[in-house]
Amino acid sequence: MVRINKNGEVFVKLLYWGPAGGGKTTAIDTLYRLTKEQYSDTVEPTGNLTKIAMASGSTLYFDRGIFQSKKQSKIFYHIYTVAGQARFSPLRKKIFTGTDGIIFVFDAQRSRLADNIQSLKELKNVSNQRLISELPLLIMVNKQDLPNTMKKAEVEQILAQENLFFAPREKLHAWNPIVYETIALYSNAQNVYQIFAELARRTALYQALGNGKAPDMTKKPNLPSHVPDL
Ligand SMILES: Nc1nc2c(ncn2[C@@H]2O[C@H](COP(=O)(O)OP(=O)(O)O)[C@@H](O)[C@H]2O)c(=O)[nH]1
Ligand SMILES: [Mg+2]
Repeated sequence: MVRINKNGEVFVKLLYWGPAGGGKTTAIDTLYRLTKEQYSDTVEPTGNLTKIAMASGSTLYFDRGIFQSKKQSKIFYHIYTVAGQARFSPLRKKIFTGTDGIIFVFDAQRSRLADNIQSLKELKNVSNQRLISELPLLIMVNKQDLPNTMKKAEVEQILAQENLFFAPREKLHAWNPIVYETIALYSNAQNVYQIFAELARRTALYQALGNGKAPDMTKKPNLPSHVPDL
């Protein structure tokens, strides 16, 4: 849940989740570099990225970066990734605690389909079925620079099978996960910043309009005088 300290500083926790090797660490690395070098009017990183890695370079424990809003200097985003290997499941559960919004990093290589689905099922389980209804969810279908990758429409079908994609008549339809085809590598990054910005926006709306839940968009929302912005 969003935390506010006695100085009025707001802390939002966002989590990158997905199977090992899908590109979570790469995505926050790229986000860090993009916000430092290019998107200077929205958020900027404070301090360095904390990366705790094995000798192989894959994540041991987690990575964490802290980003501060430039328009509202009291808003901080704590961004975490998890270690994707199956054996780290208890650790992922711990890191998940207190999360306000999730980016699921789907590895678009077809050989990784079963791992993606297993990781998505674990996330549903860890979140106690609160995805979308209480925790905004967005999807990266990553590694689009490689040949013959999975695309948005196929991933939307998988989400529908997992009850994470709603038909127009359903209440949560407005909060369906946006599925982004992405490249996390800095050299030809695609959608990495946009997806973070959209998750920050949705998280703010869940807080400001929905009191921590998905706002009901079938009713005219009662707009508060002040909606937090990036
Ligand atoms: N071709 C390609 N490789 C990527 C992309 N994103 C990440 N990788 C590579 O995939 C491997 C695993 O990435 P990493 O970020 O460590 O995955 P994590 O386990 O999800 O944190 C690394 O070798 C990355 O360079 C991408 O968009 N395209
Ligand atoms: Mg990693």
